[in-house]
Amino acid sequence: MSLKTKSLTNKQMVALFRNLVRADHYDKMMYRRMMQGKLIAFYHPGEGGLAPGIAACTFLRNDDNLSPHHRAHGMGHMLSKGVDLRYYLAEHTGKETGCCKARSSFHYSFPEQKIYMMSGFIGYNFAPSVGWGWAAKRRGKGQVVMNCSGDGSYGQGRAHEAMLMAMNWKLPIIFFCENNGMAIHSTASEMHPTADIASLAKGFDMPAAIVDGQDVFTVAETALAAIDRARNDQGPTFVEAKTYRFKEHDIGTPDLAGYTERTDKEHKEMRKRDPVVLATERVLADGILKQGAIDKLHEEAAKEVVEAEQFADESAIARPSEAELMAAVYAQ
Ligand SMILES: Cc1ncc(C[n+]2csc(CCOP(=O)(O)OP(=O)(O)O)c2C)c(N)n1
Ligand SMILES: [Mg+2]
Repeated sequence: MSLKTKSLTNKQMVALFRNLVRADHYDKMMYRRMMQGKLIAFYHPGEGGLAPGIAACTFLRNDDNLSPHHRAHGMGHMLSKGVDLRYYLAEHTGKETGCCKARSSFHYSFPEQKIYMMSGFIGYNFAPSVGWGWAAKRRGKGQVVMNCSGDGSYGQGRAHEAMLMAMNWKLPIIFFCENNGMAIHSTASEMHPTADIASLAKGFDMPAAIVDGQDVFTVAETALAAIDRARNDQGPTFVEAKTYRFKEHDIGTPDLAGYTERTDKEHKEMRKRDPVVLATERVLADGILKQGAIDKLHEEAAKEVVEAEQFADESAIARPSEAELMAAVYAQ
């Protein structure tokens, strides 16, 4: 079943472009800070693959559920949904002002924006999404669930169970797959029998679309259509955004595909389709923004990042007592 896409207004295009620029500045700062030894835990660089998350989340409502993809730790998704990333950075810097008081490293929650329990377990979000979707349907207020996952997580049985239940019960869930063709060192073609992950949706008769994940505007047109279906009680949609991972899986892990190092040639080819470059060309060509306005958006994004770093650096290190740590443990 194909999906009728929604066309974008100029205002929507500017909102998408601005979020893409912000996410790009954040991602580069995170890479630098990890190399400087200023972060706790891992960083999974987002460069090359930031556009899908922005397209999926810029037009969500605050009361919609979101489970962001782990790449770039979902920063693009979250800033698009209105999360103040100072608390995310403080969390990742081990500070008491962090969103979970630095108890989570990057497995955070932002309950006010309905972002819960970002987990280290790939595919964790499928079962809770069904629950959130069921609750949203019962409330009847048009809330949707944006479930963002990589190609790697669609090998999990729970992905298939969730799609089955969502379709059976017509739940307002968007299965948003960010397919960068890799899961650490395994290529998607090694792990999946079909070239398109979206073909899984056929088995459940779920409407599906495959989009160019490097083009933030094209992805947003499709994401909006999927969100619209969910809001209007028309059930789940599968969206596959074909994208790239320009850098290694996480900082410190060799940049391999299978046993083979990814070559300079491969990198050069991929980088021709940098989402920021493509979006910049488009807004200029369509007369949506002039170069001066684009430069200003970059300056604002750079300033936002500096302020977030200052906030994180100036905050107190989290040193919870044993009693405080135990108070956050739920066990029977
Ligand atoms: C259940 C589980 N198995 C394995 C891992 C280790 N792991 C972390 S990220 C990752 C790859 C995920 O690939 P994908 O979902 O395509 O996202 P990408 O990293 O490519 O953006 C794996 C296998 C994990 N975290 N959880
Ligand atoms: Mg992947």
